[in-house]
Amino acid sequence: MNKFENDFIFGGATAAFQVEGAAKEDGRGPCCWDEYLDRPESTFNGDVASDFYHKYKEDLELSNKFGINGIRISISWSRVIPDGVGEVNPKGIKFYNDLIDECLKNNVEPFVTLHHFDTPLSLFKDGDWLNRKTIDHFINFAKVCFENFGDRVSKWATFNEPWSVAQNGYIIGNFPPSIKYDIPKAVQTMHNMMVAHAKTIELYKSMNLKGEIGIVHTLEGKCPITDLEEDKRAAYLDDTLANKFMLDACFKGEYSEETLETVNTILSKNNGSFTIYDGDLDVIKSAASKIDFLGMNYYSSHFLKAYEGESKIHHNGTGEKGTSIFALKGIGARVSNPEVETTDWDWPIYPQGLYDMLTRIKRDYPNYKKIYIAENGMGYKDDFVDGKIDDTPRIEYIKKHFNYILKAISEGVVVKGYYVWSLIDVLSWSNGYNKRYGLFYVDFNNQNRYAKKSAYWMKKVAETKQLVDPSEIEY
Ligand code: BGP
Repeated sequence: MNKFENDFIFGGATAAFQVEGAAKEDGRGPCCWDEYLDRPESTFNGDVASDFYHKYKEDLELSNKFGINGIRISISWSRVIPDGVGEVNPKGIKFYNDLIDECLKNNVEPFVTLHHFDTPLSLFKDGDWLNRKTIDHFINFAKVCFENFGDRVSKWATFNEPWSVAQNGYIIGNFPPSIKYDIPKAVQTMHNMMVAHAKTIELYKSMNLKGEIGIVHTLEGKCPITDLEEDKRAAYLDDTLANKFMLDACFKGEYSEETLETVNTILSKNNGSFTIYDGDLDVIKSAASKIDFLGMNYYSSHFLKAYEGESKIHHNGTGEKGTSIFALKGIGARVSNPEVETTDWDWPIYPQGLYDMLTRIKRDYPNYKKIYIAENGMGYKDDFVDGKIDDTPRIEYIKKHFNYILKAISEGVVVKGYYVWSLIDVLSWSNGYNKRYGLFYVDFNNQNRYAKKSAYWMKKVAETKQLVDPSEIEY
């Protein structure tokens, strides 16, 4: 198959904190990221970001003009409920009502995520997802959103990437609360988020709204660097923790015996454990039969080698190629594969990993109903030359991934849409503003937007439903 179906969504993705700005406007309360980026060593913050709060009409018009018919947005919890638990902010509700209406007016269907990393600050300080009360507060927030926007939004995601919340916050330490190597806390966070996810699915289904609801997971391929048994084991361990644990919860409605045993082995090597509370597994089981879709974020795969030492990580947040280090006690080390190129931020470019993941979902989780590629894209230091941005490497990246999506579709995997990360250039959580992903360039000095070559390419793909050659694009 070399063509997309007519109903395939060609979308662009954003997230509230990364694009909105207006951090202190119209009653928005602080979230954990405001405080985190306010610390002295941080060189950037999200106060203005891409100014989407004021410029969303322009961005949606651009989307429409370039054939983009879907947008991922997320709702800032602290804009809607400023302290996370109390009064609803009418100006927050109005903003999202206006934004959703504007999406529909431009034929850009909104795909709305309830939590994209930005827990309200007061709840974050109380322990974030390690505090079980956060689950109840989140359900309350979800209810407010479903009641106010559920008549027009037909695609909801409970969470964006619980794995990133857990891994980056408690293992890498480049997300708040900036803790390193605490795998037990990471696992407890994931489990508690799985309970919150399941309860939100139950709530949504009980409200008889017309849309669909799912979750967005980042799924990273884990490949052994050699055929040695110990390297295969390292890949298996990393995969179980990062991918299988939560896929099992969302689509099997349980942690399989094997998954649990593996996670517990990793935890015991890290002197810890995690707790499953009464009733958790019942709600997880029940929600797994109701989930409507899997949102899959795929950027990269990792190559694993056995490793027996202490945990050791260096995050490359500057784009200085070759500076990453990643080795975890009880799991393995991520190493570079000389045959696979990487981005400047050391992310291996491995499109086949996307195909492998798609076919795995069909094989291992046959009750999945459909998949949206909810994020895929390439961080790149775009050159802005006379108002033009030739980002051919990004187009090549996207095209290769599209090819593998088409291959998976031809083999029966149900993929209904693709949201490029990102629609416009945005703040990158732990890298700042020079790691660009957008189809539309944002000049952060004046907030002007410019269509990159990739936007023109995407337009052609959306029109023809075919993967045109970038050299055919007049730019
Ligand atoms: C995903 C997040 C996005 C986005 C993207 C790119 O994990 O869901 O919000 O930021 O990754 O990552 P980064 O900005 O770190 O390069």
